[in-house]
Amino acid sequence: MKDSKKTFDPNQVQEDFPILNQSVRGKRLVYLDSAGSAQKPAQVINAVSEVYEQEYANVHRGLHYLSEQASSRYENARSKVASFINAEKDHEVIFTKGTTEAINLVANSYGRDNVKPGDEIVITYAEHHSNIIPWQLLRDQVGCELKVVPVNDDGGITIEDFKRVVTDRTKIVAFCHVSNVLGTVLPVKEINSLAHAHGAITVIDGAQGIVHMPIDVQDLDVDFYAFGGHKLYGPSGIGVLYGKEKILELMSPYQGGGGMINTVSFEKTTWADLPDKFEAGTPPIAQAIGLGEAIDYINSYGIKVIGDHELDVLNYAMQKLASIEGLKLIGTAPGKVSVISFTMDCAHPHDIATIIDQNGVAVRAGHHCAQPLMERFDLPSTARASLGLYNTREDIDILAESLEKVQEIFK
Ligand code: C6P
Repeated sequence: MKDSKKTFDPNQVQEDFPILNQSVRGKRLVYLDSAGSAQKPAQVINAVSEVYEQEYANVHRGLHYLSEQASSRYENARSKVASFINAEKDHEVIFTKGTTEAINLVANSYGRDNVKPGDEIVITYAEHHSNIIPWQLLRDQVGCELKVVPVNDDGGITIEDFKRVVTDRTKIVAFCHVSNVLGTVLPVKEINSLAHAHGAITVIDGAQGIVHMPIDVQDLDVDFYAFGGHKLYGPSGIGVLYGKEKILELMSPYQGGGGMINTVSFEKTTWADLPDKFEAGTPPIAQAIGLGEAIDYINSYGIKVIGDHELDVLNYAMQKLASIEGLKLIGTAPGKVSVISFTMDCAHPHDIATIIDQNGVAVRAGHHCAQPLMERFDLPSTARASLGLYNTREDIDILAESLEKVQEIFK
């Protein structure tokens, strides 16, 4: 069969992203904050503006031409997402406004219906606040216990660590696929089997996982997988909750409003079928269509090809940064991907980020919405360089040169 994929050339790829073709502070922009939010290819930007210019109306509500067009493109985007993650059915894809809302949906709907006093919810030390706080809120509402799987010194979390914490009282095991601070990849399939063996369901925070590797929710057999559009080269304001049909069917709605009902009377309301039951109100229409376009863009190269390229740049970066005097890498577990957190003896992470910004290099500094993890490593914050498909070894050379300058300044 003829391979219809485009050849992946990272230098060429940069041309696809209009924002990267500019100077910042007189220097070539080196964008190393894709874990915060990725940049958008022209294909996505054009698709979104085309929606507003030619095909915009509310979805599923009007019988007129524009509403039909918008509805069909919105549902087409759902199909693209479903096939990207190999969901069995399109209606197992619920559009949300981001990863955060997707996790809150599960905690509020599945959690309130199924978790009782004395039950346990298991998370890990490596979670983003989005995968901590919804479970804390649930714990405080229902009176269950929140248990935390520890992180090893290299940032790794193994199945053995989960085995020590998950019990027959565990109802939900919620964990990140990839840590946004450490880059650690968690063994999703094994954790999922363990959870199921104990009668628990799994909620995977895939915000940082979906971006770097192929996801097959049927093969992984996960119950829920959450991610957002904006780290996946799509718009912000759109996210996805994948859920197994048989679980979603039994869940109560998360929010009430237009679009999620079958019939309404003051005495009793009945719910619409999936996915509408979980999409109350006017959804993020152009954003969903933009996400579909971002998936087309990724598919044009192939997520595996993109992931392999990022891994090459990551390994180069880990070596290069490790050789800088006084620089400490946080998160060195085997098999990690795409996120490089570090500290330097000579400077605070905020100073590092501010100084290298003068060289056109954009990194994030702070606690990365993972305060318990920072505490685990006894750090107030780190600097973090994170990779996207457009980053090259040359970007890493510029990062390293800029960090050497930080040293010179503070020495
Ligand atoms: N992390 C970062 O710089 P939202 O904000 O809903 O799109 O995504 C939240 C979220 C959830 N889980 C993980 C693992 C994440 O990394 C994020 C977002 C960004 O690391 C912004 S704080």
